[in-house]
Amino acid sequence: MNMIRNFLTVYLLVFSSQLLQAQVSKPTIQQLQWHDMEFYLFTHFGPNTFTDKEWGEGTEKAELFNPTNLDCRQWCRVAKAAGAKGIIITAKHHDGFCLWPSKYSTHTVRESSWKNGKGDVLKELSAACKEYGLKFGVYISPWDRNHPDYGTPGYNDVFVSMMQELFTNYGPIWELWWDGANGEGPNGKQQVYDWDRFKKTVKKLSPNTVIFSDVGPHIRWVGNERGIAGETNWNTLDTAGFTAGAGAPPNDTLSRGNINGKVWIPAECDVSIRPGWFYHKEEDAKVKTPEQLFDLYLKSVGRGATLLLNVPPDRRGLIHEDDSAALVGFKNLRDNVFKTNLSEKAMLSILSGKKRKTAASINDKNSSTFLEITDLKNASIQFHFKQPTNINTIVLKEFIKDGQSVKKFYVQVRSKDRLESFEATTIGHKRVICFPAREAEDIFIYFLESKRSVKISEVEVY
Ligand code: FUL
Repeated sequence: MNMIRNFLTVYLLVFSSQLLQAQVSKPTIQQLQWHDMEFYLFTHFGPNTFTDKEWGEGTEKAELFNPTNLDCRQWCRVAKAAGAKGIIITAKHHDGFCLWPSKYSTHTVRESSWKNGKGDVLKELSAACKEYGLKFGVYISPWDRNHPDYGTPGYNDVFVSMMQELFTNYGPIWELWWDGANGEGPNGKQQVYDWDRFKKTVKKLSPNTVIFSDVGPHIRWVGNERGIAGETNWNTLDTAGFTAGAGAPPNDTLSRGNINGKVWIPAECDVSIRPGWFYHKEEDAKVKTPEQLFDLYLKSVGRGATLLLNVPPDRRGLIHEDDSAALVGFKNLRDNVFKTNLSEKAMLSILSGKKRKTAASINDKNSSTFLEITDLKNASIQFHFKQPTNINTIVLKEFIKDGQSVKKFYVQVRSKDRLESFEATTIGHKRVICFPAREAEDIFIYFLESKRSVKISEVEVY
């Protein structure tokens, strides 16, 4: 009898620990690579650029699209100078105009005056991205205000065929962007999107592509178009019962995620460098400053999300000088702040109970090694500077390959005449903490709450 009881206890223990293991949501390899992209550009370009609209009606004459000097290599040079790692282009916005000569539409670059209908923006941009080592992404709006089939089941076939063209002729496509808008088409009808079929199509044609929509499946919208992630930002989300668009979870859920969410669907922060998404000359004076962009960087990348910054080409088909100047200023600010990682100059130790240990794994610039802390109450990370050292920024990274765990932590900075604490919640891919510069002698990091053991892969000090 005893034997049976023992056997059952062991069996239950093993079974429940396996269940717990199974509940931890983790990123895929493609999502891990996506997290590392951190900052990339969005380009809204199309008939709206020439009509000064934000949402075209779909009835605009195709010949209006006629950039005088389109140069996708210039976009890539600007992206490189800004330190962005990829470009996502509006291959088709809500007006239905295709920036490639799609066989499934009569409202495309082929019908425009640009290059006498022989041009193909996607061909030029995908080639330029390859040349400059940038990832290439595509926004294809399901809402189509031009297509005659929109509002009928046949439109889902059209949408699938268009994606087939994209993957076949312009791949590899790193990120695919599905906007959730679902308005009326030319016949006054709304479309019932076949999201499942759309997802299956992409999985079959291009399994490495990550798909963005309000609810993923791989990347979620952050719930606002201001480029700001929640101060608490979980990479996990519950999507059961939700869809993209009107059926999406509330915006503040999207900006914070669900702490116990079942699926790893991290947030991407989309925002425009100008008030509008498309280029409008009267907004030339309203381009965000390098300082404003850096602030957005802290509120997106610095909160564990990514930053998708829209920089719309103008009617020449070039990124405007004002925008590229702001981007270079933004890059300079980042380079200055993150110039020398001073954590390497400090003596690093981990206090665990009464034992003091070294832990090179968190300042070895290798995010595949990590320090694991199981007993939060009795553990802390300490950096000691032999000479007081001027610092104003601390960056922490969690080992998210094994999921996200930290709920709350604080950093204490000790200088000769004061000890100040900075508390924060989640870490995830990255958490950047900035404070007024001071001569620090010690930095202590304490973890207050976590879901499981804490795994920290890097701590950087600037
Ligand atoms: C929105 C669209 O309606 C805007 O025009 C823009 O493309 C933005 C990024 O997404 O939902």
